[in-house]
Amino acid sequence: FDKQREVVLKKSIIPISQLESSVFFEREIISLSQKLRESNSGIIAEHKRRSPSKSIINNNFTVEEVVKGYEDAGACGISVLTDGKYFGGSLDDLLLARASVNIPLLRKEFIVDEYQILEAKAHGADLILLIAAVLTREEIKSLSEFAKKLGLEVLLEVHNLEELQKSIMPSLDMIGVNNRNLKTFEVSLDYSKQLASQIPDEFVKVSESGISSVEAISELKPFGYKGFLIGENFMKTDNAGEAATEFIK
Ligand code: IGP
Repeated sequence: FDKQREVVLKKSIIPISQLESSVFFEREIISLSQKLRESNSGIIAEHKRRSPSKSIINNNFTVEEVVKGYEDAGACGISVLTDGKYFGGSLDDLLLARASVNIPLLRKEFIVDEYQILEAKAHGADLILLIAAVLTREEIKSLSEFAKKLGLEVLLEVHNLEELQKSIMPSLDMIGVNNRNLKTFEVSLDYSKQLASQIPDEFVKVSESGISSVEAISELKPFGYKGFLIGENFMKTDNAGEAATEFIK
């Protein structure tokens, strides 16, 4: 964690004052949690060029094409990977996405420092991801409270009961269960099914990763899931937006 933070701070070349003067600091955020509560489909579609488990997924499209396609398909929100090392993303991707669509944008990143949350806001994000596997309860608390102060929403990601129990606090909006084990890359929807009843009702429940069919969503809905985060299944096709449409009609 400390090492990760060092890397972040080394890369933090834009002064904080400059981040805070971004036009996006005045923009009113669009609430993903509200959209998910009101939606029947609940799709959060992800822009993802590559991943550690699959290497290249898709490099043939511009960010604009992909995110516009998702918006036209009726996605509730879009997740934009900004991690460069493992996922081939960047903050520029987030900025381009913000310039292209009017639905909630998640900055998908391994967040370990407040600086990254300022970056998220300055590049047009509406919400951030916090990953319980790499943060202590105190870190989750201070980072989520910082995000809320900036008006951003918070999606907290867990993979097991221990991570969930240590993380529950009022400064979170949505709790996502990652169906993929980040160490082994093994995927199973059972993680979402098993943890659902332990997530308190005030948080919007999101199921993340490895969702590749409409049937999978029908299976998850009875467990109370309102959001479904899908990347690879859309990005691996030759038209991500069209692939998303199949999940939304
Ligand atoms: C999307 P998939 O299997 O549909 O491409 O998964 C998303 O859940 C996944 O990219 C993800 C992720 C993360 C990536 C979930 N949690 C944390 C990076 C970091």
